[in-house]
Amino acid sequence: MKNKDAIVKNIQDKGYCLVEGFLDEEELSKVIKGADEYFPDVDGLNKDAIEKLQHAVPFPFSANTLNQIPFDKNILDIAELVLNSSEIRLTSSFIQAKYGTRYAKSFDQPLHNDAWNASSLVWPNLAPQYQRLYGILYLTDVDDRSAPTGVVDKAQALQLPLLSNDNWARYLEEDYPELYKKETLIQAAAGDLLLFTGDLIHRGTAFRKEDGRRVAVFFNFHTASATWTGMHLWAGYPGREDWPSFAEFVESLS
Ligand SMILES: O=C(O)CCC(=O)C(=O)O
Repeated sequence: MKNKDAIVKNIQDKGYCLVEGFLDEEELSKVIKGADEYFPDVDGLNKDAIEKLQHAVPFPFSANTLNQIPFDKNILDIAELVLNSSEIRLTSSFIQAKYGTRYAKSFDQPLHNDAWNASSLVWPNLAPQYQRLYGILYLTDVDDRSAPTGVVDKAQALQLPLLSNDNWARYLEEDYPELYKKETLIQAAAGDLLLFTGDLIHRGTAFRKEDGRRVAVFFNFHTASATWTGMHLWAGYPGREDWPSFAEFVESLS
């Protein structure tokens, strides 16, 4: 594994780092065997069977090779350094798959940050101990047509507000065309690990090939001092249509 200090520096400078070869071939084959139980390869599956597999499966998993991933010593060391705390908590972890267009639809997300979306219902504090560290461990090869994660830079470096004018933490292509030109699609080999903080502008993209799948293990950490954020991924932004007066509610609290 690449030098941990270099990984931490990349995350601090750019908001993310791709750790190549995080799992070696032997580890990868054990982990993928565990993930296959939830998201099997397309061979022998029909469209209906794959449609039923669209939902993410939350931690804990049946195979301990999978459960072990977020507790990897190297990952925890990096989390301690990035979040500047030795009191690291696993917020959540899940496995998710995207399948070929022959079987299922997948979508391009808009570029967004997770400092709001997943991490906080109130204005996110970007001090290291209140950030979250996110990980996506790819278990299958990812090229530019098999749902690469798109990344740009930290919101501050791009001088972007964490909350856009319409109360969302997303940046639509029609409003921010230049941002999309700066996007890098992360092409990764099975076993590579993407680490990033909540202030990274990024997105999931669609699986554009007819066949195949992208399987990945997701996890994220917060610190014990971020008591309000524990054990939950918020499923939305202040601007969500079905939370019409939520922003007013938060503003009314002391
Ligand atoms: O699936 C990915 O590559 C990234 C997903 C993502 O950004 C999200 O769900 O917020």
